[in-house]
Amino acid sequence: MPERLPSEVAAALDATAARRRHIGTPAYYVSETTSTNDLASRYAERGAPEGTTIVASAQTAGRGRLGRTWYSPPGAGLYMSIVVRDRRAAPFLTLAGGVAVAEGVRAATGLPLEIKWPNDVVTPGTNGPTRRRKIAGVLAEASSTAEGLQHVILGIGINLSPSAYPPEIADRASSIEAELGRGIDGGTVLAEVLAALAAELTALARGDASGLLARWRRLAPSASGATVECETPAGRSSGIASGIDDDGALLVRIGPRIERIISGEVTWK
Ligand code: BT5
Repeated sequence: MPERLPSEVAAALDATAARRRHIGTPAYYVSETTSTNDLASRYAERGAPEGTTIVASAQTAGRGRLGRTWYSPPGAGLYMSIVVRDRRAAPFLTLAGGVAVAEGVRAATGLPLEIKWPNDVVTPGTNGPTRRRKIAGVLAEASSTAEGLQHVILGIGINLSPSAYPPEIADRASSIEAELGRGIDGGTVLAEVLAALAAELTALARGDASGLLARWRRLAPSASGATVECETPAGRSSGIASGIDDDGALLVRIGPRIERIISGEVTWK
């Protein structure tokens, strides 16, 4: 059962109501759930309109892509899922989520972040000793029937405050507060991310992805020039990331060829 929105979250949502349009209206809050994507999907199946947003303070079964776990300890992060129904926006939701997180976090806190294809939001930096650390992740899950796409649940997890991460991610994860060295208001982060997402969805609903692609490219310098390893029809190969095409696929130069990577595993060197 949804609970009352914490008052600072309600205030931040009110303050951004005009910019958010229908995104985050209604917003439901639960202190703990298995996965906000599951909860949002249940709401969507019962007819919840586009923009319906579920926010939790903790998840007991938060997930990433390919069956991976999203570590979601209580009170240390924002775990949210948004119902999207627009079919034109659907193919671009992972990119739109990444841009909305990077821009919303910057607007709310001043922290600059970068995007790592396809769905990681990370601290800026180079590899090696100042390796990029993951602050947020985006998971878009589509539901279709014989009549076509019904809805997409756009799940976003953002680390707000430091936490004892499991050893396998301890040196690869960070939080907004750890990077800034001060406290921040999670309600403002939520509201600004939703406002940035609303702007992207409005343009996508008009069939215009050009602004989103330009913003994504500017926020993802590693997508052009970094050495990567990826799965190709000929097996696993090493190449040079050469940007994304207008459908959001990663282009990788492997010797004389350009491979188009749509999904799957890319290892950044
Ligand atoms: C993602 O997957 O990055 C998408 C994460 C989406 C989480 C949100 S929270 C709200 C909604 N409800 C859900 O159940 N999910 C969404 P992927 O690219 O597969 O990355 C997963 C990997 O990130 C893991 O295997 C770890 O290596 C790392 N990881 C896990 N938890 C992390 C955390 N809290 N911070 C940084 N890295 C983490």
